[in-house]
Amino acid sequence: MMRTYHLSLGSNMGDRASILRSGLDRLKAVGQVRKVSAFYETKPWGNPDQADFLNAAAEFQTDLLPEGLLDTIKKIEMEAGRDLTAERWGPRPLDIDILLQGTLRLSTPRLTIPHPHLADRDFVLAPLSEIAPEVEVPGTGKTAAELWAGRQASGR
Ligand code: PH2
Ligand code: MG
Ligand code: MG
Repeated sequence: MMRTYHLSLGSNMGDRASILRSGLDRLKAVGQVRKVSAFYETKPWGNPDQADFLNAAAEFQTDLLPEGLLDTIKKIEMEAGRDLTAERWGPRPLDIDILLQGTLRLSTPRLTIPHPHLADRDFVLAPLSEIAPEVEVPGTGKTAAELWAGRQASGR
């Protein structure tokens, strides 16, 4: 069964745009990349003492279940040179996060969908609402565009 996922991609090491593009290319081996947002230059969130990020969002269709897609993503991140022992929220050549899978709500030790921090991160909401303004974020009763508009209005 085809599933539609919304993904967040980020990079703040090396040739960030090339790394994001090759990550998207590698995903094509296991499904179809339907939409890709612009690449957004963003200030680091969480740990401010690191380089700016390039962030994007993508719509991706695949037969893979969430845990299977996560395994593929971890391999792609490793190929891009990701050091999995590195500090949380620290610099990374490639991070791909699963944001949404339709109306699915999932919580396992490895994976939480929707992504738990989706609604409070501008670097996720701006690209997501560009490619999928009408997508509803399960548990919020709001669309991506509504969440993004709400954050801009609140001045965060
Ligand atoms: N990812 C993080 C931590 N901080 N900041 C920005 N701007 N973009 C990111 O992708 C990002 C971050 C952990 O995954
Ligand atoms: Mg991640
Ligand atoms: Mg992340």
